[in-house]
Amino acid sequence: MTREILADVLDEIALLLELKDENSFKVRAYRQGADTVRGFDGDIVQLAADNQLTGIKGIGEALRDKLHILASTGWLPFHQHLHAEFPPGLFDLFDLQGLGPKKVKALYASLAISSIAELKLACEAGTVATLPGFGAKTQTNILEAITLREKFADAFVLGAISPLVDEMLETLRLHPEISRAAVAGSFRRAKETVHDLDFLVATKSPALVCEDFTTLPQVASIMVCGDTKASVRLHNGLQCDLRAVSNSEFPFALQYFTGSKEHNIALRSLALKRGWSLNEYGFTATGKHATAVPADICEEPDIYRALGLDFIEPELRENQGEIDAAAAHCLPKLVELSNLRGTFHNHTTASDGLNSLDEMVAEAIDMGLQYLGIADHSKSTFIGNGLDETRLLNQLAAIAKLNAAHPEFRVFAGSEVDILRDGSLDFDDSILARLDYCVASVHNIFNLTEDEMTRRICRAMENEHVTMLGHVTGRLLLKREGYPVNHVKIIDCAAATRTIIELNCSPLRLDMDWRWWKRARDLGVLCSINPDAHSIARLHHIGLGVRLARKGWLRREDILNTRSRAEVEAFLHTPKAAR
Ligand code: DGT
Ligand code: CA
Ligand code: CA
Ligand code: ZN
Repeated sequence: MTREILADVLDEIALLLELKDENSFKVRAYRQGADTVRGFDGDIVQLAADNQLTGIKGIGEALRDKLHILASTGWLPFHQHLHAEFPPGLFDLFDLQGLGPKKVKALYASLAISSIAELKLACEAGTVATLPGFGAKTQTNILEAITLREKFADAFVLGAISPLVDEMLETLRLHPEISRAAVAGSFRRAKETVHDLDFLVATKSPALVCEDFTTLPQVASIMVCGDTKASVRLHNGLQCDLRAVSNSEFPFALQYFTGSKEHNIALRSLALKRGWSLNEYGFTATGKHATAVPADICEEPDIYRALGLDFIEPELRENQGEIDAAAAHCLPKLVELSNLRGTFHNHTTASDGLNSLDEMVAEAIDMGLQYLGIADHSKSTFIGNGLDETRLLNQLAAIAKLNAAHPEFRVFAGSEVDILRDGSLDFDDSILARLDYCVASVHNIFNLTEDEMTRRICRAMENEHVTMLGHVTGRLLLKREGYPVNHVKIIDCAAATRTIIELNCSPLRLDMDWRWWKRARDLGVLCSINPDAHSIARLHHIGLGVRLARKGWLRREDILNTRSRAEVEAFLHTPKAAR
């Protein structure tokens, strides 16, 4: 049982009640309960299991009892019964971007639509557009969302499956017959989305281990269970392959199944030049120029060394120049999580965050950070409860007070200021000048051309007070394509105006995309690894951000928030042009 599961169940109950037309007060109570659980400062799972959730704002008696049942037994009959009242396919509709409970309910009640397939047919027939509150535009949007979902039907976002992978690896490592366990494939390379997981174990009893793998609690169904490999599908739909190899094969299998395929092909041709063939089991002498194969390969780096290469970190293995760099001994020393000293772009309850300023700061201190940048929404983002000038200045005062009381930690006062349609900003320069820093982001009017959008963003970066650019494309992985932008021009403009580009490490964003960072770095553009955290739990996404920064070839010196508090203070005091 985890905090996320508790919160998700409450959110789902709210949805179900909404579908049933229950009164909105009740619906809101569950939704607020979910937020409270997510933002709670303490071990909410344990407290719920012990039935100790009394006197917590946002959790009334009814919710308290339900959370207790859920946390102590692992399931909640009330929720199960509600769920059983609707066809299961109906819940898939909520995955479509732009479809909320009201629309789903209308589709179900008026057109008896209870699956994505039925919805698609109805859209194609034009009936959805005729429903009150829908129209042709909504119908087109729904069809687009369905197409996107079909395209990504078997993909998962990296950040969402990481906890699951850790759990499974931990269990495998406890197995008495397993000496080494790892996860390879796109997950190990930190691809932003993955199709399946590739587990690898070293063992003397492969058949037994394969069988035990299929009985892990996360497994929903078994696809293959052989003597050396198994494939299963997990409850969340993710496919997992397991390969069981001997201890001496392990480094070769790990290298091979980490990929990428393109990286492996390039590596194999390097081996062939030396007269060796390389596959998932080892080196073998081959061809008429065959020479003795390298002995004593115990770990993955030994394979690279045998080929005259420095070790290539998994994140770099995309055949994007890493092999040449390894041969020339000029691979970058990649940033590590322990290098981070603080982090920017975080929200509080002042806008749409779930935790107060004090709670966010306490968590950052707990994480061992030296500073935290707050950047709540500005007034134009009204759905995000954006701050107007007065509320922003009040927050500024609160932060100043906090800083005075805690000299050992520094809160940087900022704003995530909206970039308006024409590239001007949601606050006047006179207001922005009073902040420590400012993140400028696009949050609306996505339907501009690439040229217009690029000019809009570049104009914002030209502002002296814009410290960094937020989520460059606004994409939501597997849900929404980003708005069109010209990355080359934006990176050039960032370099010219000394504007930082953020690596937004919210799991659905990971924006700017890793494919652009090396270019930005080479032009001297600084990166800031920003969690865009809307709760204390989400501050921890900086770990995910570091993995994507590594994938983009970034080093410690390329990232603002690896700098000490004093260095950052000096940096922010320096006029932008001189940074
Ligand atoms: P995905 O699609 O997210 O699962 O991506 P990967 O990279 O995990 O791909 P997957 O699971 O099909 O295969 C895992 C690795 O195995 C892949 O990265 C490289 C290696 N591999 C698979 N097929 C081939 C192949 O035909 N040739 C070579 N050289 N390597 C392969
Ligand atoms: Ca895979
Ligand atoms: Ca696979
Ligand atoms: Zn934003």
